[in-house]
Amino acid sequence: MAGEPQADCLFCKIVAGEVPATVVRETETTLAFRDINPQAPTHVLVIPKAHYADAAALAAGAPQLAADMLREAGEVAADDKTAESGYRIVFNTGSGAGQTVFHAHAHVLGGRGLEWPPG
Ligand code: DGP
Repeated sequence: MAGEPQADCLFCKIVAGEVPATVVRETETTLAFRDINPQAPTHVLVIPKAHYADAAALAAGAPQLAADMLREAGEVAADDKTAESGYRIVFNTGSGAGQTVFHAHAHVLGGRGLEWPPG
């Protein structure tokens, strides 16, 4: 069922505390933790605690939760002092776009120059 924890989901396991992560922010509905393979000085993943496979499923099923994630992404950037220099929020959606973990997550990237278009 949409939103329910999935036994085989890595990020559900991080939410449950079964897999360790460097958590930087937590709310009732969201968790933010540092990416295990950082691509920038700031590289934090913001996830909903509830399980949705990707950003589109999240936006369709729980739009307020999607809004909570975006607010938290901005707070992460402010905490890491990247808000003034600029940062990027990325939702890889689908394996063709590089999504490897099918629990919705926003990458917050900052602390270095970011090229456009992305690769
Ligand atoms: P994506 O490719 O958009 O699905 O991003 C998944 C990200 O998750 C990727 O940047 C690496 C990160 N990641 C994978 N496994 C772990 C883990 O066990 N812990 C943490 N903190 N990040 C992980």
